[in-house]
Amino acid sequence: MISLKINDKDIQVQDGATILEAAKTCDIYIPTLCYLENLKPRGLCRVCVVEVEGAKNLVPACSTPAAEGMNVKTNTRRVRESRKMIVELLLSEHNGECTTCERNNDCELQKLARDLGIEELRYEGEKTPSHIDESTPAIYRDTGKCIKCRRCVEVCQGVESVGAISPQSRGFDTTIAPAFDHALSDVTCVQCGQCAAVCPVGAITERNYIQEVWDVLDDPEKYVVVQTAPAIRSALGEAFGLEPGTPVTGKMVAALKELGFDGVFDTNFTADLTIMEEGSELLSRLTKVLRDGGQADLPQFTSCCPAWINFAEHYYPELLKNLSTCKSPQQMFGAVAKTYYAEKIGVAPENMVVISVMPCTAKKFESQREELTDSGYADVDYVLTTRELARMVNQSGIVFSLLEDQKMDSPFPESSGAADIFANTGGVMEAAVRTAYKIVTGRNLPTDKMHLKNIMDLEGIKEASLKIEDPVKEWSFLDGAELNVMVIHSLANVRKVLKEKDISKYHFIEVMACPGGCISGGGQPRFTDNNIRQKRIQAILTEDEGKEIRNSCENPFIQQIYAEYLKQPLGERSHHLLHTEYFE
Ligand code: HC0
Ligand code: SF4
Repeated sequence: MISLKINDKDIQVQDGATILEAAKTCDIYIPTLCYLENLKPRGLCRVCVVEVEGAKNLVPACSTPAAEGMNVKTNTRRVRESRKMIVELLLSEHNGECTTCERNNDCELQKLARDLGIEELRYEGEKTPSHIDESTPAIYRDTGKCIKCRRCVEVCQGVESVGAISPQSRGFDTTIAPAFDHALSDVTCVQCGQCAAVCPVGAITERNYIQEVWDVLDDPEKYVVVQTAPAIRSALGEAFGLEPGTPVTGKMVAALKELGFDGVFDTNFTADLTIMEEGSELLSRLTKVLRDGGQADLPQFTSCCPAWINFAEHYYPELLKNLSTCKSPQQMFGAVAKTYYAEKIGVAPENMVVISVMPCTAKKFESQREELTDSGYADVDYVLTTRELARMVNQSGIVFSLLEDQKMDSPFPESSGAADIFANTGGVMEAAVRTAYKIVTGRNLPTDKMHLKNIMDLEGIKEASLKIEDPVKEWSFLDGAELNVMVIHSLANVRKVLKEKDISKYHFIEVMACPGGCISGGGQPRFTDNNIRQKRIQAILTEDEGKEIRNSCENPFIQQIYAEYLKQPLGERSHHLLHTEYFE
C-alpha cells in the first residue's frame, strides 16, 4: 500500500495506482478527456494535470503513478489556468458549430469548456479540415470535429484488435483515419461502433437514418412496424435523465406508439425463436458426432453479433462453417414480420416497413446484407440506434418520464426471461443452455442453477460446463455428458482464445464484440463511468428474474408460431426464413 495526500486528505492506495485512481477513491474529481477506464492511459490531452509538491512541472494525473509521501493538489490557480488554456487551444482549432452538432449538450469538450469557465475564445487558429466519411451504413466520421484524443484508436486496437483507424500525418495535419486515407468501407472495420461510443465529441457517430424513418411514418401507403432489441431498455432511460439501470420497457413501447408506428414488437420474441433454432442446431451437431460417430463442425459459435461475423469474415474465414446458421433475432423478426405477420393482417409485404431499434451500429450493416432477404424483400429496412430513438422522442416533444407503461402488440406480445438476457455477455449462451437442457431432460434447470456460474460477469473470457443427467429416452446417448461452453466479449479476446486455447473441447462458444455485450453496444447512450455497464447488466437480470417464463421453449407465443406457421425448429420453413450461411 502507498500513503499520499491529495488536497490535504490522507489516502491509501494499492501499489501501481495512478494519482487519478487515488483521487477517485476519495471522491476528488479531476477532469479528463483522452482518458478511458480500462485502457492504458496515454496522458495525451493533459486536461487532468495536477500539482505535485517538489515537481517542477504539472503532471497528468491519469498516467502518473501515486508514490509514497506524495503531496498532490488538484485545484490550485496554476492547475485551473493550465487546464483552461489546454481546452482553449483545443477550441481554437475546433469546428465550433455546437448548436447544429449532434453532440450538443452531450459533448465532453463543451462540458469541459463550461466547467472551466471559458466564456470567450482567446485564441483563433486555423480550423481542422473537415472530411466526411459515410462509406459504411454504420459509421459517420467528420475529421473537422476530431480533437485527436485517440480514444477511438485505443478502443479499435486494444478492445477489438482491428486497428482500422490510426493517426495519419503529423502535427496540425494529423487526422485519425484509416491508413492512406482510405474510406472505412475499404478497410477491415467491423462496424462495431465502439469508436463512436467513446468519442467525446461529434467526430465519430452512427450513420443517422432518422429522416428516412420519419418519411415512412408519414407515408399513408406504408405499414410501419418497429422491433426493439433486448439491450436498449436497460439504457434508453439514461438519455432522458433517468438513473442508469432503470428498465423502461413500458415507457419505450408507449413512446413508439406515440411516434406513430403501426405495430410495436420486441426483438426479444425472436430471441426466443433464435434459441429454438440455435439450440436445436447445436443438438443436431452433437447428435451427428456423439451418437452417429459422424462429423460436424464443433464448437458451434453464436452468429447474432454482426460485428463478430464481420470479424470472422475478415480474419478467420476458416471458422465460418462453425457459425450457427441462425440469422440474428433482428433479421428473424424482419423475415417473420414480412411473411407470417403480413399474411395474418392482410398487408402486402412490399408495403410493410420494418424498423429496428438496436444498441448497435453493426446492425445497420447487417440489415443491408444481400443474404438477408428471404421474404423476397430486405428483412429489415432501417436500423436506428438507442441514441437515434431518443432524438426522435425529443423531436416529437414527448416527455418520456411521464409516459404510462404500455405493452407490446400481438401476435408477439410476450418473451421469456431467457430472451431478456441476450443483452448481456453470456446471455445467449445461458438462454440456449436453458432450452437445450429442457429438451434433453424434459426438466427445467432449477431456478438456483439457471445462472451459469460467472457467465454474465465482465471477465472477457469465461467458461462453464453443465452435466447432463437423466435425459429422456431419445437423448440417452447424452447421459453423463458434460456440455462445455465458452463466452467471449471484445474481439481482441477472440484472438487470444484462438491463439492460446484448444477450442476443440468446447461445444458452444458465444462471441459478442462489445465489452459486456449489447448493453454497451456502439449505439447506446454514451458513458465514461464503467459502473454503468454493471448497472445495465443488473437491470437486465432483474427483468429476467421477474418473469414467470424464463425458458424460450415455454413461451406460448413461440409455441403458437410453430403450430400455425413454422411447424418445427429446423423445418423447411425455418430453414428458408430463419437461417442463412456466410461463405469464405
Ligand atoms: Fe443484441 Fe441480439 S442481443 S445482437 O446483443 O442475438 O444489437 O440487444 O438485438 O439481433 O435479440 C444487439 C441486443 C440484439 C440480435 C437479440 C442477438
Ligand atoms: Fe474500429 Fe469498430 Fe470503429 Fe470500425 S467501428 S473503426 S472496427 S472501433
